[in-house]
Amino acid sequence: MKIGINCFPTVGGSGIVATQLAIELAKKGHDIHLISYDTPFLLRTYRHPNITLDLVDIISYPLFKDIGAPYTILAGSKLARIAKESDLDLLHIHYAIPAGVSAYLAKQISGVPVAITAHGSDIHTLGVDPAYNPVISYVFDNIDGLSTVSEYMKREMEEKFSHNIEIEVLYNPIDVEKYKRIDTKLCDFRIQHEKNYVHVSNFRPVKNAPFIVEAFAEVVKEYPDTGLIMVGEGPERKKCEEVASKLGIRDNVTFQGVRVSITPIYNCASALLSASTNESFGLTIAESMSCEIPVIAPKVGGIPEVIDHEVNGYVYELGNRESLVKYMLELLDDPQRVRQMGAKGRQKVIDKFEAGKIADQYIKWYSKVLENL
Ligand code: GMT
Repeated sequence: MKIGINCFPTVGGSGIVATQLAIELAKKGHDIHLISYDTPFLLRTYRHPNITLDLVDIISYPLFKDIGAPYTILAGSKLARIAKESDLDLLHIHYAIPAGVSAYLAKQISGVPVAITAHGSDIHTLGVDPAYNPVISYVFDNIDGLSTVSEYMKREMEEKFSHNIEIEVLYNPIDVEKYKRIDTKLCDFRIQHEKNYVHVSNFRPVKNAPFIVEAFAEVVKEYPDTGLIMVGEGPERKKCEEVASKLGIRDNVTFQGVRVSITPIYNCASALLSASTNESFGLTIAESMSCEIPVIAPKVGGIPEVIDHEVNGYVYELGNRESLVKYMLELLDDPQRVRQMGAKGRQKVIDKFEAGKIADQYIKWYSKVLENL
């Protein structure tokens, strides 16, 4: 097939999912046009002959200084042009806003069928907002395929959006060769503590990262030589530093910024910690499990579809710091339990989220969309 995949070029989230899918489809011999406004993060260190990268032309004008270049129009033109010039079978949009609208316009111009995968805040945060909902609902009613990344998201979409097509649930693809257990001697030289926890995110408020620092401070009272490794960058990273200093644990917390390879860092940890107030799937959760590191995360969104409580990790009531601390201590005190849960977590990822299997599911979905035109 010849598929146009549009995505954000971001270091995490839907951009990673779209690019990982593009790589898997390319490996299976499909012809992929990856369309974005910058080189997607994974393609900065990997290329495949079956993947063509097309960048949206950002043409601005002084009149737009307060609203920015109208990306929806610019992306719509690019998608329509590529659809025609490359004779695409399908346009597949990741994250419904704003490119879902661009793809709808491209479909009117070029006739190319359009499928959208909704990822998270495009639905549960932005899409439900009356400022976005009327247009996004209309787009969902007038395209050819609609999918999302968890049963939780499907329920949200069915409750809050009108749509006249079946919503497919396709979990996110995880590269189990990239995310696996390695000898922790290859771990990052800056990690000084014997035992560590890790948190990986974009530090947006939805990740609730300062809450993790507060819980970690409780653990340090009992185990002073424990580390918390925080990976990523974003609006609340500085607040995490401030909370760590205020609680007297700044020396126990290292901030690694954005990292290309986080497998060595996952492997240094006794657990990955999440405190998200919402999470449609949680890529770092599945990546950590693939590295045989258990995860402690809140029982929100799609997380209970990824973590099986007390089997390959723990889910706790959102905001319950005592419960988070209890599970953190359990894993710190019991390396055997870490290994047992870790092994079960990797098996779950191999069974349910392995990238090649997920790509095959997407190919079946594309075929179904094209058959039902
Ligand atoms: O970062 C993105 O591209 C989207 C971001 C978001 O805020 O919606 O992440 C979402 O998509 C990821 C890939 O499907 C999921 O793993 C994340 O759980 C989801 N984030 C949220 O729902 C908050």
